Amino acid sequence: MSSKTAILGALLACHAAVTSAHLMISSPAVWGGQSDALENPLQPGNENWFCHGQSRETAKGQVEVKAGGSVNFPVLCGAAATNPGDAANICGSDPNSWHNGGGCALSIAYKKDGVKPNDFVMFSSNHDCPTRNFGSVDFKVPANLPACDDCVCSWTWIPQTAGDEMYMNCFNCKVLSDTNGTVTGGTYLKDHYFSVPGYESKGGARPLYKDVLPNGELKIDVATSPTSANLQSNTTTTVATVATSSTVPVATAEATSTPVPTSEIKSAGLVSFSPVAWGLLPVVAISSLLV
Ligand SMILES: *[C@@H]1O[C@H](CO)[C@@H](O)[C@H](O)[C@H]1NC(C)=O
Ligand SMILES: *[C@@H]1O[C@H](CO)[C@@H](O)[C@H](O)[C@H]1NC(C)=O
Ligand SMILES: [Cu+2]
Repeated sequence: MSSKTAILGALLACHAAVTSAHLMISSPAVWGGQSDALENPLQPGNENWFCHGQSRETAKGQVEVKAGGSVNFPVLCGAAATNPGDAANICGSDPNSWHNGGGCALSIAYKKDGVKPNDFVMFSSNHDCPTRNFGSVDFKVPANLPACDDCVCSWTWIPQTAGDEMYMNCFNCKVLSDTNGTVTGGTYLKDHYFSVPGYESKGGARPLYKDVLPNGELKIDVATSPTSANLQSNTTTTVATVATSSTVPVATAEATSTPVPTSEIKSAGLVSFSPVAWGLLPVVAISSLLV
């Protein structure tokens, strides 16, 4: 047996014991579109690591995520990528691709561009995902998930039976919510990558979500934006202390003792007035509300 044959044999034996195909989510809003190329597990170091090596430009539209509601995704084999309605038939010929289920999760990064592995906070987990019939899976959404016009979400799956592998597809998402604010805590995806060098997975040798996360919506901590009424009463007193500053961005904080008009407060996002001494110049710190 040549060494090449030996390697091939080992690969086949390993793979045959597991599956001959894998799974993905199907939606035009997924980075990479409805393409069967998205079914492969993450392979750190390869081009498919992180959001499957895809970019937002390859996606069409957005998935609407309703806070307090739920979002559905067909989780199916690559061969059914463009035909999710027929996934039961198409993927049924390859039942091993299901990997005996496992668990899936959805995460969100509150930014549109330059998203990084550490940006994702998990907001929903489903312990019975994928389903045996390769159908749609329901993900519950926390009621306090902050609104976002243009965010990046991801679906991840750690299979019950497989090699050391996990799956990740990213998609464009929009959150419809009564909550405006910033996520300050929760369950971060960076702690739930599996078999990705540089990321320690918590929860044992195969950290299935059912063993480490509740089923359904996940708790997230949110710093809600101050209402304009609060800002108004605060700015009346604090703006006066920076009245002489010349470094203040004029558009967002006029050096004046009158309250900042509500419209300007909104456009400035979360405005915190801190009379920090920097030399003799007081400065106004402005942190942007939503990215
Ligand atoms: C959230 O922000 C949007 C846009 O700035 C605004 O229209 C809406 O009233 C805000 N909602 C709440 C509950 O503050
Ligand atoms: C702003 O006003 C609110 C409500 O009056 C108050 O709770 C809060 O402490 C104030 N913040 C600052 C920085 O003064
Ligand atoms: Cu697989």
